[in-house]
Amino acid sequence: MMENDFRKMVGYQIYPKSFKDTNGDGIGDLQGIIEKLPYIQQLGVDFIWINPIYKSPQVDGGYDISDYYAIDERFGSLEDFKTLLHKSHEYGLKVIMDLVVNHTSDQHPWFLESKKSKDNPYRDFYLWEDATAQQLPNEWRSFFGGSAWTYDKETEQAYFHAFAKEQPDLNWKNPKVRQEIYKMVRWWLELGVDGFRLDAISHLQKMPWSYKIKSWRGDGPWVPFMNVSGIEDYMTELKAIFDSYGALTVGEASGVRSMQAPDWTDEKGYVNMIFELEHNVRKANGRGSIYGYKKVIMRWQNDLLARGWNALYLENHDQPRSIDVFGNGSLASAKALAVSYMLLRGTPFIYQGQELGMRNFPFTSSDQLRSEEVIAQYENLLTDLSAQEALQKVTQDSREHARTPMQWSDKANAGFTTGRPWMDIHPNYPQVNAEKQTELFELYQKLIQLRHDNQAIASGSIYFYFERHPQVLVYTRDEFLVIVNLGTKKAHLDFSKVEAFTDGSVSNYHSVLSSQPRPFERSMSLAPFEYQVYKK
Ligand code: TEU
Ligand code: CA
Repeated sequence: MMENDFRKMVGYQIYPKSFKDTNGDGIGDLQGIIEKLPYIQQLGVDFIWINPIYKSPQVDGGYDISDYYAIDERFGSLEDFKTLLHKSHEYGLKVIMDLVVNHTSDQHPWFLESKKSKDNPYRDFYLWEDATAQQLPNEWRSFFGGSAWTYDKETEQAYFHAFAKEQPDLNWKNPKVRQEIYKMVRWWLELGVDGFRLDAISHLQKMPWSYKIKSWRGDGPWVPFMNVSGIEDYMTELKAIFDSYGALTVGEASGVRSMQAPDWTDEKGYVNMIFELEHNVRKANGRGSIYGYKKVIMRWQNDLLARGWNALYLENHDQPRSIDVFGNGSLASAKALAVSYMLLRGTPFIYQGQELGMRNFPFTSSDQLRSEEVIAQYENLLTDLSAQEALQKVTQDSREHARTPMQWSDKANAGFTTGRPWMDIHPNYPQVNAEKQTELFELYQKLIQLRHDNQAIASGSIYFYFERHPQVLVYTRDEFLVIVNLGTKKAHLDFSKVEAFTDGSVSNYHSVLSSQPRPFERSMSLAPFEYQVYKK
């Protein structure tokens, strides 16, 4: 295994279903990732994170695993995976897998056994409680809507699921479950995998079923299964395994607050870094707030400055495209966003297509929807709304936007497949594709290079200025100064009153990256989406 210098690295996230299809079935596959390794290497990243590729009924994009030791046939075979691992390492790229251990598929043999009877040896692998069809164990809700319980009339009990009913939660209190999971984790690490992205990891522990939900707003409904005390023991056991292999680990840890994040991610912490989910808060129309984004980022950066480490990202497979959420759809806005987060303190992740400025998909028909929970939501809305209104409502702020196929070229099907793509391709692919859209790609290359070449950017200190400015993000990374106007309007900054900028050393600032290079001035007017990176 290669050395785990996670503080210097940049990651690239691959949603395999939509990356590259090589056998014409319209579904991206492992051979497709292998084919595109040179592209990924050209970007300059250090590792790839691949969304789940395990055997799965694919009710939730592979986050419903029915065999932890097998690759889903849609993606290829274990041999293909070994080749991918080997070739990636030859390209100097580490590979981290998604580790989904909060739940399994309802088709996993453990659950099929568990369901058989109350005294089945696997019954306690999951969370079963006495219930009737009318009276479920409590009022808790699932993330995907509806009760977190599904009643089983055969055994007159209900099982708990934080996500879809096809994703029963494992009972982490059961040491046998933990041993099975740890065995599997070791198996993949032995195979040569470099680490994991830990899915929904903050949900492992649940409060007593008698807990009454205090608020149905915000994160209120998830309080009884988000970072609940007792989780420390499971995480400590997992950490021991990760450490013994020097694994690269990033936790998806919703509900872990920025003040708690240092304990999760410092030297004694469970994982190298965690994804915060707070900056994603959006209005119902899918728009994010620039100032909201800025405030969340500044808080996480400050709270993890002394101890701990951030995972930085704008997009992933669960979020709409950042160019439409925080930007105005323009390339200029995508570039400003790239600069705003790639030079922060932490390990940046780039989500496939983000480097091309891929946009949200203009849905016109419900036939274009693929996620089961989105389709269910749509069907529910049809009782009150017209088809068009319901479609508009479910797609205006949906993770579906992130999942359309990669746009490789202006050829048929954007060069993604020779068959019929499993999900429609964005109609803008003749303009927005890897062959034509090189400007943003090249900016990402430069930003990655800056991190690799400068310790100050990789792991130096960070200090924010103009904290209350509604649209301009300003920070120093030791000898670097980063200024980004994320707004559609001009902005003015007056550094002359800021103490750190009053001495003569500012005259040493020279431009290292810019949308329109010019010398640093204490009084600066910024064009919309202008960015300036200076170095002393
Ligand atoms: O997402 C989990 C996830 O986003 C929740 O843990 C989060 O706490 C909640 O939505 C916050 O409001 C992961 C995967 O990224 C997603 O694709 C899967 O559907 C999900 O887990 C289930 O495995
Ligand atoms: Ca395929």
